[in-house]
Amino acid sequence: MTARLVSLDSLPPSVQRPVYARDGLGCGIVHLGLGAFHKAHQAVYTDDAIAEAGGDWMTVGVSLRSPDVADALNPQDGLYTLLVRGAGGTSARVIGSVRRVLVAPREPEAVLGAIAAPEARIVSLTITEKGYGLDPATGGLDRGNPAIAADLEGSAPPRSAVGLLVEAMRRRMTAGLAGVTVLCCDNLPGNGRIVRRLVGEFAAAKDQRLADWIAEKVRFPATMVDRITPASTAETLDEVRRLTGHADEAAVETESFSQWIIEDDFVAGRPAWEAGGALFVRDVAAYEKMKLRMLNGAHSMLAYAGHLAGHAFVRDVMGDTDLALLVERHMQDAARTLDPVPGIDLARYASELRDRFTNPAIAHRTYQIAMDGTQKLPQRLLEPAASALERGWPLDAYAFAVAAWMRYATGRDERGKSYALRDPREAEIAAVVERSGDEPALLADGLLNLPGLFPQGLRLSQPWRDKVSSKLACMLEQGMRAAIEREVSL
Ligand code: CS2
Repeated sequence: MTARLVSLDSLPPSVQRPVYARDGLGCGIVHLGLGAFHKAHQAVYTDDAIAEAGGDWMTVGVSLRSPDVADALNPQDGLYTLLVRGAGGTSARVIGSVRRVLVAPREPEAVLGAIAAPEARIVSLTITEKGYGLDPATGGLDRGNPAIAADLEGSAPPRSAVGLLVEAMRRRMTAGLAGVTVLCCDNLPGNGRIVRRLVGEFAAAKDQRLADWIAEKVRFPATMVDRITPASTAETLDEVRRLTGHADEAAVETESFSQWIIEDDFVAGRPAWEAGGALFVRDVAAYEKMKLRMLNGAHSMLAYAGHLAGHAFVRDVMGDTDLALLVERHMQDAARTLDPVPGIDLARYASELRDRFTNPAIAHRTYQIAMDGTQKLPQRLLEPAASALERGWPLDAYAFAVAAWMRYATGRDERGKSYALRDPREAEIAAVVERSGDEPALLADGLLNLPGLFPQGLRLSQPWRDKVSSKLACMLEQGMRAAIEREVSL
């Protein structure tokens, strides 16, 4: 039997590993949502930062739901292997910046204690778009969100991320401790501003003095994060075993590209993340918009259209000449809606994205990207569509992507096989699908009218509605392949 990864001893020399003594270092970071993306991204920058500049910047991770990550990582002393799959082959690296992982539902007091500990200086988050309790219609707190509603009620320990943060801040205030920096690393536009508002509204609903304390002592810099990280599979674990000689239940795989752009606004210091290549800027908005509209927008489009056209992986979509053309069109149209991005040539950015999507070593599932559509569409597709509409620019790329989402939302593929939508609004969507009885215009109307999802400009535009509904009709009546061909011939 292969021995489990429990220490850095006996790793083959080809495996890069932490070059610093982990034991004495304090935990300056608490990370909420310690999943594959954090392990392939921020944790690597922190590993580089500690290696280069030292500091008490180890991370205590928190899982907000499942114990799986904790149960895999804690017996390994927080160590895990990162497989980096680049053009030149695959390499393995052991990351040492995670100290341990707590499971919020199992040990909420330990989580609150970690955030309220004097040594905590940064609380970072990757909890996915739906984890915040954001009401897209107002940009504020969704008080109807079950976890938020329960936490505002306040009878038990908080279970939402925002509830945990606010309660931990209350404890810091009461103990006379300093504030922290809250660092949102999710794909939301103006992510720092969003979290500041949600935390502020939640705190004000509890105690205005606490809200004032947070406003004064806590910072919320925005960030743009980027690294394509497919879910780990049995194949990931097998390859790790081959390359390191160890069994590692916590291993993750990723591409070689990595980008992190951060507003340099930290209240109590930060790791030297530039050691790993992070870029510190005054304003990340332009970078964020570029990434959300070009990378993530194209991703969502190709996930819905690709899944229905029978492509399980992004790389297969890129091997489909027609779909690859639509990816190209999407990126070009999205680029047109952007202001200049400092230091970036958008045509070159698009061509790098194509290479990354095509990477044959990365098995990124279209089904993985397709989840949580209602949480992703606004910033990826609907905002650029609304801005194209205002300027009189072509709408086809967005209308096609949105129609593909609607087709996907029916929950069954072209062979009649059903799949789970995996969207927090799936009950509402299912009701619309049911009512529409497969009538494309009814389905399009029902989904366009979902409360708070589509911006008003789009909802009120007849040309937009007509385009979406005719593309959807083609997908439903003639199939995704015919719809793709029709689109390419436009
Ligand atoms: C993807 C992203 O799953 C998705 O929705 O579009 O996770 C994407 O892979 C990352 O943002 C890349 O940085």
